Amino acid sequence: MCVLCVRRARIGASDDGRARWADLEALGCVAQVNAPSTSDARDADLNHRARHSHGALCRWQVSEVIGRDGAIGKVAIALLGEDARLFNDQYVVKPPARSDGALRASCFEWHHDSQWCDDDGKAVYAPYMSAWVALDDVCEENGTLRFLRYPPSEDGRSHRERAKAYPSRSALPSPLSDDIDDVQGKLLTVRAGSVVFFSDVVLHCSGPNVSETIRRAWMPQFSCGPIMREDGTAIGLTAKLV
Ligand SMILES: O=C(O)CCC(=O)C(=O)O
Repeated sequence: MCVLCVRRARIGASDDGRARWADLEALGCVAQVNAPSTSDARDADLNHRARHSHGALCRWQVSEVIGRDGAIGKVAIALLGEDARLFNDQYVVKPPARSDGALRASCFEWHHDSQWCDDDGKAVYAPYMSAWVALDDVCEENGTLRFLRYPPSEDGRSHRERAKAYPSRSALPSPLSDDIDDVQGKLLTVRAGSVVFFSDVVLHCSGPNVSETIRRAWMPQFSCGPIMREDGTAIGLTAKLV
Protein backbone atom coordinates (compact mmCIF):
# COMPACT_ATOMS: atom_id res chain seq x y z
CA MET A 1 0.00 0.00 0.00
CA CYS A 2 2.76 2.42 0.92
CA VAL A 3 4.76 1.84 -2.24
CA LEU A 4 1.67 2.34 -4.35
CA CYS A 5 1.12 5.56 -2.56
CA VAL A 6 4.64 6.73 -3.40
CA ARG A 7 4.08 5.81 -7.04
CA ARG A 8 0.79 7.66 -7.16
CA ALA A 9 2.45 10.65 -5.57
CA ARG A 10 5.11 10.66 -8.30
CA ILE A 11 2.48 10.46 -11.03
CA GLY A 12 0.68 13.26 -9.28
CA ALA A 13 3.80 15.41 -9.38
CA SER A 14 4.35 14.95 -13.09
CA ASP A 15 0.68 15.73 -13.78
CA ASP A 16 0.87 18.64 -11.42
CA GLY A 17 -1.84 16.89 -9.39
CA ARG A 18 -0.32 18.03 -6.13
CA ALA A 19 -3.31 17.14 -4.00
CA ARG A 20 -2.04 13.56 -4.20
CA TRP A 21 0.86 14.43 -1.88
CA ALA A 22 -1.75 14.40 0.84
CA ASP A 23 -1.87 10.59 0.67
CA LEU A 24 1.78 10.44 1.56
CA GLU A 25 1.54 13.09 4.23
CA ALA A 26 -1.25 11.09 5.83
CA LEU A 27 1.10 8.12 6.14
CA GLY A 28 3.59 10.22 8.10
CA CYS A 29 6.15 9.99 5.29
CA VAL A 30 7.42 6.51 6.19
CA ALA A 31 6.91 3.67 3.71
CA GLN A 32 7.93 0.21 4.89
CA VAL A 33 8.64 -1.95 1.88
CA ASN A 34 8.37 -5.32 3.56
CA ALA A 35 6.35 -5.80 6.68
CA PRO A 36 7.93 -8.47 8.89
CA SER A 37 6.74 -12.00 8.26
CA THR A 38 4.61 -13.51 10.99
CA SER A 39 6.35 -16.86 10.58
CA ASP A 40 9.70 -17.58 12.16
CA ALA A 41 11.99 -15.36 10.12
CA ARG A 42 15.27 -16.40 11.68
CA ASP A 43 16.49 -18.14 8.56
CA ALA A 44 15.11 -15.67 6.06
CA ASP A 45 17.58 -14.27 3.59
CA LEU A 46 17.59 -11.28 1.33
CA ASN A 47 15.19 -12.97 -1.07
CA HIS A 48 12.49 -11.48 1.13
CA ARG A 49 11.91 -9.04 -1.71
CA ALA A 50 10.93 -11.87 -4.02
CA ARG A 51 7.80 -12.39 -1.94
CA HIS A 52 6.73 -8.78 -2.30
CA SER A 53 8.07 -8.07 -5.75
CA HIS A 54 7.85 -4.52 -7.08
CA GLY A 55 10.20 -5.13 -9.99
CA ALA A 56 13.06 -7.50 -10.68
CA LEU A 57 15.60 -4.76 -11.40
CA CYS A 58 14.95 -2.95 -8.17
CA ARG A 59 15.06 -6.23 -6.25
CA TRP A 60 18.39 -7.19 -7.76
CA GLN A 61 20.03 -3.81 -7.23
CA VAL A 62 18.84 -3.44 -3.69
CA SER A 63 19.77 -7.00 -2.70
CA GLU A 64 23.20 -6.45 -4.23
CA VAL A 65 23.98 -3.30 -2.31
CA ILE A 66 22.91 -4.68 1.06
CA GLY A 67 24.34 -8.16 0.47
CA ARG A 68 27.52 -9.10 2.33
CA ASP A 69 29.70 -7.98 -0.61
CA GLY A 70 27.66 -4.87 -1.38
CA ALA A 71 28.71 -1.32 -0.57
CA ILE A 72 26.32 -1.05 2.38
CA GLY A 73 26.37 -4.71 3.46
CA LYS A 74 30.17 -4.65 3.82
CA VAL A 75 29.99 -1.71 6.21
CA ALA A 76 27.20 -3.39 8.19
CA ILE A 77 29.31 -6.50 8.69
CA ALA A 78 32.44 -4.49 9.53
CA LEU A 79 30.55 -2.51 12.19
CA LEU A 80 28.15 -5.14 13.55
CA GLY A 81 29.95 -8.41 12.97
CA GLU A 82 29.37 -11.56 10.94
CA ASP A 83 25.85 -12.15 12.25
CA ALA A 84 24.59 -8.77 10.97
CA ARG A 85 20.92 -8.91 9.90
CA LEU A 86 18.65 -6.69 7.83
CA PHE A 87 16.21 -5.60 10.52
CA ASN A 88 14.05 -3.01 8.77
CA ASP A 89 13.70 -1.64 5.27
CA GLN A 90 11.95 1.69 4.85
CA TYR A 91 11.74 4.84 2.75
CA VAL A 92 11.26 8.25 4.26
CA VAL A 93 9.56 10.40 1.67
CA LYS A 94 8.71 14.03 2.36
CA PRO A 95 6.53 15.83 -0.17
CA PRO A 96 6.72 19.63 -0.12
CA ALA A 97 4.80 20.81 2.95
CA ARG A 98 1.90 23.04 1.93
CA SER A 99 0.08 23.52 5.21
CA ASP A 100 0.88 23.96 8.91
CA GLY A 101 -0.25 20.40 9.52
CA ALA A 102 2.06 19.10 6.80
CA LEU A 103 4.96 21.12 8.24
CA ARG A 104 4.53 19.39 11.56
CA ALA A 105 3.86 15.97 10.06
CA SER A 106 7.03 15.99 7.98
CA CYS A 107 9.28 16.74 10.98
CA PHE A 108 10.87 14.00 13.06
CA GLU A 109 11.28 15.30 16.61
CA TRP A 110 14.47 14.43 18.52
CA HIS A 111 14.74 10.70 19.06
CA HIS A 112 17.09 7.77 18.97
CA ASP A 113 16.05 4.80 16.89
CA SER A 114 15.94 2.17 19.64
CA GLN A 115 13.68 4.29 21.84
CA TRP A 116 10.87 1.77 21.31
CA CYS A 117 12.98 -0.85 23.13
CA ASP A 118 12.83 1.29 26.31
CA ASP A 119 9.03 1.09 26.15
CA ASP A 120 8.72 -2.54 25.05
CA GLY A 121 9.94 -4.51 28.05
CA LYS A 122 9.50 -7.71 26.07
CA ALA A 123 12.09 -6.91 23.40
CA VAL A 124 15.46 -8.60 23.64
CA TYR A 125 17.56 -5.71 22.44
CA ALA A 126 20.50 -6.09 20.05
CA PRO A 127 22.43 -2.99 18.97
CA TYR A 128 21.56 -1.83 15.48
CA MET A 129 22.38 0.88 12.99
CA SER A 130 20.78 2.71 10.11
CA ALA A 131 22.17 3.27 6.64
CA TRP A 132 20.37 6.45 5.59
CA VAL A 133 20.73 6.84 1.84
CA ALA A 134 19.91 10.26 0.37
CA LEU A 135 17.99 9.73 -2.87
CA ASP A 136 17.88 13.49 -3.47
CA ASP A 137 20.39 16.20 -2.56
CA VAL A 138 19.48 17.13 1.02
CA CYS A 139 19.82 20.37 2.95
CA GLU A 140 18.01 22.34 5.62
CA GLU A 141 15.34 23.54 3.18
CA ASN A 142 14.11 20.08 2.25
CA GLY A 143 14.15 18.61 5.74
CA THR A 144 17.49 16.90 6.13
CA LEU A 145 18.70 15.15 9.29
CA ARG A 146 20.33 16.87 12.25
CA PHE A 147 22.53 14.94 14.71
CA LEU A 148 23.44 15.75 18.29
CA ARG A 149 27.08 15.02 19.14
CA TYR A 150 27.66 12.50 21.90
CA PRO A 151 28.38 14.21 25.24
CA PRO A 152 32.15 14.56 25.80
CA SER A 153 33.95 12.04 27.96
CA GLU A 154 37.24 12.39 29.87
CA ASP A 155 37.76 8.67 30.28
CA GLY A 156 37.40 7.24 26.79
CA ARG A 157 33.92 5.82 27.29
CA SER A 158 32.14 4.34 24.26
CA HIS A 159 29.54 6.30 22.30
CA ARG A 160 26.90 3.96 23.70
CA GLU A 161 27.92 4.91 27.27
CA ARG A 162 28.19 8.59 26.41
CA ALA A 163 24.70 8.60 24.89
CA LYS A 164 23.33 7.94 28.39
CA ALA A 165 24.44 11.46 29.35
CA TYR A 166 22.51 13.20 26.56
CA PRO A 167 20.25 16.05 27.72
CA SER A 168 16.56 15.25 27.97
CA ARG A 169 14.91 15.31 24.54
CA SER A 170 12.31 17.76 25.81
CA ALA A 171 15.12 20.26 26.52
CA LEU A 172 16.17 20.35 22.86
CA PRO A 173 14.62 22.85 20.43
CA SER A 174 12.03 21.42 18.07
CA PRO A 175 13.15 21.06 14.44
CA LEU A 176 10.38 23.55 13.64
CA SER A 177 11.88 26.18 15.93
CA ASP A 178 13.89 29.17 14.68
CA ASP A 179 16.30 28.67 17.59
CA ILE A 180 17.75 25.47 16.31
CA ASP A 181 21.31 25.76 14.98
CA ASP A 182 24.54 23.80 14.70
CA VAL A 183 25.17 24.10 18.45
CA GLN A 184 22.03 22.09 19.08
CA GLY A 185 22.82 19.59 16.38
CA LYS A 186 24.93 19.19 13.29
CA LEU A 187 22.96 19.55 10.07
CA LEU A 188 23.63 17.00 7.38
CA THR A 189 24.04 18.54 3.90
CA VAL A 190 24.90 15.83 1.38
CA ARG A 191 24.43 14.94 -2.29
CA ALA A 192 22.06 12.27 -3.57
CA GLY A 193 23.71 8.87 -3.34
CA SER A 194 25.51 9.62 -0.06
CA VAL A 195 25.06 7.08 2.74
CA VAL A 196 25.08 8.06 6.41
CA PHE A 197 25.60 5.24 8.91
CA PHE A 198 24.43 5.93 12.42
CA SER A 199 23.85 4.00 15.61
CA ASP A 200 20.50 3.33 17.25
CA VAL A 201 21.55 5.47 20.24
CA VAL A 202 22.54 8.72 18.52
CA LEU A 203 19.99 11.53 18.98
CA HIS A 204 18.73 12.99 15.72
CA CYS A 205 15.77 14.86 14.24
CA SER A 206 14.75 16.27 10.87
CA GLY A 207 12.89 19.38 9.79
CA PRO A 208 10.02 19.96 7.36
CA ASN A 209 10.42 20.02 3.60
CA VAL A 210 9.79 23.67 2.67
CA SER A 211 11.27 23.30 -0.82
CA GLU A 212 9.20 22.84 -3.99
CA THR A 213 10.27 19.25 -4.63
CA ILE A 214 9.98 15.87 -2.96
CA ARG A 215 12.75 14.71 -0.57
CA ARG A 216 13.39 10.96 -0.51
CA ALA A 217 15.65 8.74 1.55
CA TRP A 218 16.02 4.98 1.71
CA MET A 219 16.81 3.71 5.17
CA PRO A 220 17.69 0.03 5.62
CA GLN A 221 18.54 -0.83 9.22
CA PHE A 222 20.86 -3.62 10.39
CA SER A 223 21.12 -5.33 13.76
CA CYS A 224 24.05 -7.32 15.12
CA GLY A 225 21.91 -10.46 15.38
CA PRO A 226 18.16 -11.14 15.34
CA ILE A 227 16.02 -8.90 17.55
CA MET A 228 13.56 -11.23 19.22
CA ARG A 229 10.83 -11.09 21.80
CA GLU A 230 11.27 -13.10 24.97
CA ASP A 231 8.85 -15.67 23.52
CA GLY A 232 11.22 -16.28 20.59
CA THR A 233 9.24 -14.46 17.88
CA ALA A 234 11.09 -12.02 15.68
CA ILE A 235 10.69 -8.25 15.83
CA GLY A 236 11.16 -6.84 12.35
CA LEU A 237 13.10 -8.67 9.68
CA THR A 238 15.96 -10.97 10.59
CA ALA A 239 17.42 -11.44 7.12
CA LYS A 240 21.00 -12.67 7.00
CA LEU A 241 23.27 -10.80 4.63
CA VAL A 242 24.07 -13.28 1.88
O1 LIG B 1 14.55 10.95 7.02
C1 LIG B 1 14.19 11.66 7.95
O2 LIG B 1 13.81 12.81 7.78
C2 LIG B 1 14.23 11.17 9.38
C3 LIG B 1 14.14 9.69 9.52
C4 LIG B 1 14.39 9.25 10.93
O3 LIG B 1 14.93 9.94 11.73
C5 LIG B 1 14.00 7.91 11.36
O4 LIG B 1 13.26 7.21 10.63
O5 LIG B 1 14.40 7.52 12.48
